[in-house]
Amino acid sequence: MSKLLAAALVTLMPLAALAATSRTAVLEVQNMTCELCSVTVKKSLEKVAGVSQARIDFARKRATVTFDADMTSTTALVKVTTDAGFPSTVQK
Ligand SMILES: [Cu+2]
Repeated sequence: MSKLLAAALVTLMPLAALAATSRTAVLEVQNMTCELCSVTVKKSLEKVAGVSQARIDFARKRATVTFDADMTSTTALVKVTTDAGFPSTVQK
């Protein structure tokens, strides 16, 4: 590999990292009746590989999830909360 090519790769690497399909989805979560439920939902979401952050709005019954779309999907997020006892749907 030429030095020039190597230098170009090193330069482009951070751009590739930025382009890593970070997405945010909002889930409407059912069955959250107390603060402990929201902790359960948060933990179940954060266990999913590719999820970097899950924020729960207990009052609005919503979960805002930041994830890498190359590693997981909204379908997987919905499944994991549903499996934990809190069926959810993706808010459009
Ligand atoms: Cu609860």
